[in-house]
Amino acid sequence: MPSHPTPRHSSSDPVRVTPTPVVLPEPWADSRLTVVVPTYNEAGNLPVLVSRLMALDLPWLRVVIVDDNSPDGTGEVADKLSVEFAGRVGVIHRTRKDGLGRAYVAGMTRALEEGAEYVVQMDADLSHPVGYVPQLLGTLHATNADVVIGSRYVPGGSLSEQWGLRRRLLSNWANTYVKAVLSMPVRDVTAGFKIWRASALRALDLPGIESTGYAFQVEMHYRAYRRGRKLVEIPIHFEDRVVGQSKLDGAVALEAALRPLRLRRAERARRH
Ligand SMILES: Nc1nc2c(ncn2[C@@H]2O[C@H](COP(=O)(O)OP(=O)(O)O)[C@@H](O)[C@H]2O)c(=O)[nH]1
Ligand SMILES: [Mg+2]
Repeated sequence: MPSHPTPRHSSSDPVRVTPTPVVLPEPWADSRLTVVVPTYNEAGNLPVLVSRLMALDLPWLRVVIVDDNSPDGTGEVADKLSVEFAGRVGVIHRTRKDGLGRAYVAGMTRALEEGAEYVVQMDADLSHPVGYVPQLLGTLHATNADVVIGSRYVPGGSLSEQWGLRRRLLSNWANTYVKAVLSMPVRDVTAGFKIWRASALRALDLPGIESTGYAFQVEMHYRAYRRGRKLVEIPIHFEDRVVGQSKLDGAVALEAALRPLRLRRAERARRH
């Protein structure tokens, strides 16, 4: 009788696909890479994320955490991590919740000031599997892209089974809507897991970014595309967040709905 492997998950467990990190050839593995992580109430997730990042075979990888005075104490957790991984983990403390977009602008600006050649954006909630980071970096080098996007909507990409119908429809609708308004050749326009070449980030004029919330992701893709930058997508499996709640609220959704129209208008005005 052939023996059957024991299933690793019971049907009630969420299936987690954490890819084994690819091993990069040496000059690529030695890239000066900074991962920027915005946090608001992520105390349960942040230590797991940071220790997984530190375990990657990327000796120059640094982390910049941008915390908005989270009531659950994420800021103190971040400070402890910056002591534990001294020289590799830095923290920016902001006084109040001021949106994902502004947090990223602050973190990316710090990363560039500190000499990063490549900047990764990712959520703290473990929805973006750390195992893809070397693959994003390798793809950037191999394709000479300016930004490589971890995409849920290219062949091979997928979404956590845990995502309910409402979130799937919202994400799908947002993607279709943004693409209709801005006609960008990007499949996952709202993606938040990606790597940028520092020179491309500098050329995007970070202080001029207008989006405060999630529309930030769309604005960044659009700016890169309009400036003739090379965007590449690779498939990822997107996990559901492990602990805590999503910060997607009505105000953020409204900005995400209106911002593409404003971006299009501004771009047309720039051209005339
Ligand atoms: N610093 C900061 N981080 C934020 C803010 N809003 C969301 N985040 C973080 O941005 C990431 C994405 O937010 P999340 O709630 O996971 O969004 P979702 O993945 O769309 O549900 C997470 O790491 C959040 O903690 C904010 O206003 N300030
Ligand atoms: Mg998330």
